[in-house]
Amino acid sequence: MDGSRLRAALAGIAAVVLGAGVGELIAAWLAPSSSPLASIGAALIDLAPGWAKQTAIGLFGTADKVALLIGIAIVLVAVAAGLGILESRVRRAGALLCGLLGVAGIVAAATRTNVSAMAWLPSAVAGAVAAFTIGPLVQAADVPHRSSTPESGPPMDRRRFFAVTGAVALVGVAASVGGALLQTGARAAESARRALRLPTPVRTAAPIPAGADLRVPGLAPLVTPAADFYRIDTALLVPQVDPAQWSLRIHGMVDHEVTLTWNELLALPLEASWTTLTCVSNEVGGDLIGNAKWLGYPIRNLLAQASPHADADMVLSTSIDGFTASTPLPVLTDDRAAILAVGMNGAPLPPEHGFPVRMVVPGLYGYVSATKWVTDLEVTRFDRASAYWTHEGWAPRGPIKLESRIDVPRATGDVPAGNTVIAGVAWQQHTGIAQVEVQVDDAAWQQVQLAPAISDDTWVQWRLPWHAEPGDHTIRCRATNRHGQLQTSRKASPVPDGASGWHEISVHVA
Ligand SMILES: Nc1nc2c(c(=O)[nH]1)N[C@H]1C(S)=C(S)[C@@H](COP(=O)(O)O)O[C@H]1N2
Ligand SMILES: [Mo]
Repeated sequence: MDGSRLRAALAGIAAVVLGAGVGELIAAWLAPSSSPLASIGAALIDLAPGWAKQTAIGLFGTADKVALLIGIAIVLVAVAAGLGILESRVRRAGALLCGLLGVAGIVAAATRTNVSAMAWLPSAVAGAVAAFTIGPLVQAADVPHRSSTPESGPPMDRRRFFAVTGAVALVGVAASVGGALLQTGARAAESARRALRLPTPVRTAAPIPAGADLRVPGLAPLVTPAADFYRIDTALLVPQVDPAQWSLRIHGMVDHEVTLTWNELLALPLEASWTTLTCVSNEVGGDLIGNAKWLGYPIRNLLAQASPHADADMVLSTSIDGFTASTPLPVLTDDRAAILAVGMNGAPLPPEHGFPVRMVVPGLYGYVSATKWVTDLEVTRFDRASAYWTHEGWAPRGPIKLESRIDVPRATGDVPAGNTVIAGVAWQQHTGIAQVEVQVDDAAWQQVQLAPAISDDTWVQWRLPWHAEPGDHTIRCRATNRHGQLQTSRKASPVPDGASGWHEISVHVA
């Protein structure tokens, strides 16, 4: 690239970085969900075909959102460079396209769920700032315009050009950073969360039986700390919900509509319970599973107040960001601990796990039950309504499949020969695990030592002493549930209703 084109590209980048930065700063102050970058990203997530979302979850796991934001930023910088070059050839063309980028941001922000009335503003300002900056900067880039006239003045010298362009870009970056700082700072949701003291439960969770946590190094701990708990959702920015503004509406096929405020919820007799959550996207051997102690109020009691019609069979729960889940009505009215949760492992829900209120339902995959930032329960029918992932080809109902996983030894790295241990977890929430067996190479299946479970709603740990002989070995495991059913060996991928098959690892014993 020759020098003048490079400078024009840099001028374009600086103008767009300035515009985007100012837009992010205004959004942070106004409403984080109106961020131009995040709204475009969120629109892309919703527009993306199901397989693309699935690949993103598979590739990046919980980091898929960061990857998307970085991707958008990279594309934006490339586009901005192009706009600079364009502006240097056809005056005002780059500026015009900067304006169009702003319009794209406005459309993306305005089509989000729960948009604030001013959601258009950050993108509008971002587009305008970039549009008005790109012309003068490109001109200063010492690039002769086709339409340049003697009146446009002497070109700046190069050192000054680089200084001015660098300063403009720096202001843009500073504005973005300022916006990010503003967002994590003193915001209503965060300060409310920090000040929150959860009520003590009227019913405590089942005690953890002695020996339930085998404490084998490398084995997933029985209770997953919130910081290590897997996170799956479609929210690019974690919704910031001020509990004072939160309310839940129960409506649809009911005799009485019920609304519940935050203070009303906290005043109810809350119960603690252990439930292991699992994602339907979890591959055999995967780690999209975690176990926590939840504090909340049984949804069954609220539904009893609303009095569902006899022909209703589903509750469509909706999150503040528009995500929906379809849960069979009977699952929410039987005696299991299906709750509106406010606490996780003794603390308020972390923002990314649904603060202030989420659903937790033992026995169902998260996509049909575990709605975070929940604000609405509509009693309806499976033949009248369908939920977010059902539109993408996933099953409308999602009971958790019987599965088991080997955590130790790790499939990577060598295992020292001699006496060691094979250990893992097994789960089928709300059914429970009766036995786990392990097979090494072609030897007979052996019963493991099964640790006592906290309850049928949680996973259970297991271990098996193993005398590791040098060489290559294949280790596989399979569970039997408390109904006497053996885990199927049939391999299925997560779509449409969860993976199945035996977990198998290859290890090298040195
Ligand atoms: N609002 C909202 N809630 C949601 C989702 C979502 O995308 N948005 N994803 C669901 C899915 S697919 C799963 S597996 C669980 C994961 O809960 P966690 O992130 O707290 O582990 O949340 C569920 N609740
Ligand atoms: Mo999930």
